[in-house]
Amino acid sequence: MTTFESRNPAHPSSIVGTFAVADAAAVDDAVRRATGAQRAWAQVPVPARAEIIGSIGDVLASRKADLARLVTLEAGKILVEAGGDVQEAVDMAGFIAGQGRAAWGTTHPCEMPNKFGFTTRHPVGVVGMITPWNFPVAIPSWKIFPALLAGNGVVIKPSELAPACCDAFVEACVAAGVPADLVNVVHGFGDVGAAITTHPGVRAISFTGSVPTGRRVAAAAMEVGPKLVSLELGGKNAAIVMDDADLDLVVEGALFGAFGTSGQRCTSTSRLVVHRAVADELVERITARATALRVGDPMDATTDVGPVITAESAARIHGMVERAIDEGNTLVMGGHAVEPSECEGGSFYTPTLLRGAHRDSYIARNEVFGPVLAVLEVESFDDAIETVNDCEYGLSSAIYTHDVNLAMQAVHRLDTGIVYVNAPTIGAEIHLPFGGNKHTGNGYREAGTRGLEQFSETKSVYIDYSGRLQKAQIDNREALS
Ligand code: UN1
Repeated sequence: MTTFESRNPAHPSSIVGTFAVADAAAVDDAVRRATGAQRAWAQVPVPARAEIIGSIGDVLASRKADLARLVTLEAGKILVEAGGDVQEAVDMAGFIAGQGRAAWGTTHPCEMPNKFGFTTRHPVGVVGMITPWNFPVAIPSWKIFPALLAGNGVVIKPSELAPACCDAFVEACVAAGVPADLVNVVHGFGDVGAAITTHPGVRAISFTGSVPTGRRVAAAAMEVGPKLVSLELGGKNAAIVMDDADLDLVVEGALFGAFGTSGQRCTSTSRLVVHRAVADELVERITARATALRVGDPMDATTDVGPVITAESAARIHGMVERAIDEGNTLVMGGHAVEPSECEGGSFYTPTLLRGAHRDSYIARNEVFGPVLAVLEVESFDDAIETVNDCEYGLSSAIYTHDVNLAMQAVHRLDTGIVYVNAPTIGAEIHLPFGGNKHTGNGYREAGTRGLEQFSETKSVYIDYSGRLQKAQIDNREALS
């Protein structure tokens, strides 16, 4: 049996857990168990499924401190943000539990007399899920809870960088009453994801990760499908700062948006699109505050910025910063890896501010997934909107202004799935749809009421109680001669 270890990114010599790599037989077995359990689960009334999901929320809440510690240990998030990760799953459980007693479709009058139409949801069967390490509790909850509410079975492969978090999450589901075999975790690397994606018993794939992997997942699923495929991919999120913005608020938002979670959220702010009139002052103020951020052990309550996930990640981030400098950006602060004394061998990157990026430079167009913020200066509101939209991603954006007209125009014109006004690009709440435009996704949204769409088939039902054959589009029209 092949195994792999998950390690603490702040202390890489410390092993969080050892996991068996699932081979083809193990994936097969997981799909078979999910298929069997799903048949019975689909017979459970939706409100009863919802009650179990509500109980998962209670179990997660009661274990919040321990789960948050595990998130910190395995994913390197500072403790307070790890708590947020778990809380997001608790919130999701409450929301989805409520959905179990909400409308399950729509009703429609029909064009013929004594006939009525409605829609209802039907489970898709077994859903395959591939999830990232950066929200190792929240993201499985966004996928698993709606999938279960809709009556499905699940096979999930979490990132090999945060397997213990997923195991702990699924353990909480089982402790709350989710039937054994309904949710199956398989561990491993890309080939395990591929085995799930191409398995004939898996009808839908829900993937969160990078654009290149997402493309491969979708292509493989279609090759053996068609299957339902929902993709949540990268972001290159920008916050616009107009010349009337409250700069105190911008500084707070930029620090949290860009350097929170060490910049490793798909919603992290990585471009600050600033009106030229306030650029000097803003850069100075962000630098003053960011220099004071404490980079260190995420378990320590005084730490602001924890590690990045791996040494490879730190090297990749550094490569992007070097390239940005080569392309004419000014390095205002940071720009190097650090190793805090208490975290031997850990991979940390200092909060980094670059200035002078032009729209075509690599740093302005590509996701960093690290604590790096590029400042782009603009002359006007139109210039700002065009700059933000001139990018292949479309997840999250923000505008800081007091001008309500500009704020609303930005809401309409920014080509992203999420827009914030006077708030950073991170921090979405689970009862609103989450997802993005352009290469960020393929049209689905997670969370909110739309979160159920990727996990259910819509069934349109017509009831004819006239007792005779009625021909729509024909009987109620004049005969053609
Ligand atoms: C992610 O980074 O993949 O909006 C999810 C946010 C969080 C979710 C981020 N609620 O920042």
